[in-house]
Amino acid sequence: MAVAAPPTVVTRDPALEPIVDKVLAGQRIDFAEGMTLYRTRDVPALLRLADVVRERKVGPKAYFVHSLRLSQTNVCYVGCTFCGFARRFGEDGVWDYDLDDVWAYVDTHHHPDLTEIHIASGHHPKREWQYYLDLVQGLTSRFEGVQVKAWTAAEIHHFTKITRPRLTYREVLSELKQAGLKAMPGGGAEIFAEHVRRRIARAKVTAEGWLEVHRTAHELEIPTNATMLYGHVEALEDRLDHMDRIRSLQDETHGFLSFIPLAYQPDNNPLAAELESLGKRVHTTGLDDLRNLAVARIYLDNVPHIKGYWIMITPEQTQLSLAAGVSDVDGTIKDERIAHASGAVTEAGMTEDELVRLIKDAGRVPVRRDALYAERKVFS
Ligand code: V47
Repeated sequence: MAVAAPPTVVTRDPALEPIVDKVLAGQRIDFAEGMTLYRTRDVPALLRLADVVRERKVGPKAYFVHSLRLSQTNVCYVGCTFCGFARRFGEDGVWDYDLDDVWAYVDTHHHPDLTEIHIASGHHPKREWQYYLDLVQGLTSRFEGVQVKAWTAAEIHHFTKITRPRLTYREVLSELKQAGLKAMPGGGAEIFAEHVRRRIARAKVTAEGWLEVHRTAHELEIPTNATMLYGHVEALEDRLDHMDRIRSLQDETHGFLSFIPLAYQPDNNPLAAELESLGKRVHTTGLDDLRNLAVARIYLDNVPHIKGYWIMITPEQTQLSLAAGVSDVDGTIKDERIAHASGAVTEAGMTEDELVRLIKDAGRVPVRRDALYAERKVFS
């Protein structure tokens, strides 16, 4: 029987050659090598290398989930400059759902295959802690088979501030888990580097706080994701530093399921206005999106999935990203509001048929999964 030849990656960049050898030998690359990946002009070789790594890790499968986005409120006083979603009380476009509004919202968007409710919202200054527990418990009991994947680490941090006496991260997460929480989304990470975070998310949970929330979640066996907001005022070193901190935590806990780069949406937010005044308000380019995903796939050698988030980089670009290290395209989503508040040009949701076609046409096998990556249906 013929033995399949090992994959090759041919590069015209001499700086890339030793890294290719190392990665193909299954070895971890260091920070300087990660920067070489970011800086290489041989982007086709970089993408091919990421594709080989992806193939070794997950084979031909590409995953998606029937997910509903829920933001129970957009009331928020944190003032992140990249955000077009937050509103103050009394402003146009503000919403603030009571529990009955939440049930009605999910009823409206319910679908027989709905698997995941993904919740991210504002830091509401007045809602009481019990409301959040009732929300998770109510969704879990009312919508059978639906897994609640809720609140970013930034919101978990906020919850510790509204409780009296003040609960710890562990106590907040334990109570949410008891109420039915199954997983946590990766939002609120932005960029960890202090000089950037101070500029775009000054009053938000610190980088150390974000990582500590996720460490605690993992210790409590709550799997989580991690995101990175890129394409604004950060440098490439800041992106790699961000991934490096996630890789280190994952070495300790193994609790991250996926990493999701979030392409900055430059409309209707204060950062966009600031960049506009400097003549620098730009959307990420297709090349940067793919390069960034490929670097993530290679550098984050201990994270199972890299997600191409079609809401922010378009379905077309997401399809291409399946050849650049991506193994997950998120899902149906239905009613995305955070990116769209900042000008995302995509639809607010996609159908299963559309996602299956997108994946199949890229030569991959679509797999419908649940929030924890258990396979529900393979479209072979
Ligand atoms: O926390 C806000 C970011 C996040 C903008 O875990 C922006 O599976 C770009 O976390 N441009 C919410 N990004 C989205 C999120 C997410 C998305 C997909 C999958 C998962 C997951 C999580 O969006 C926020 C913030 O980091 N964000 N404003 C903007 N203008």
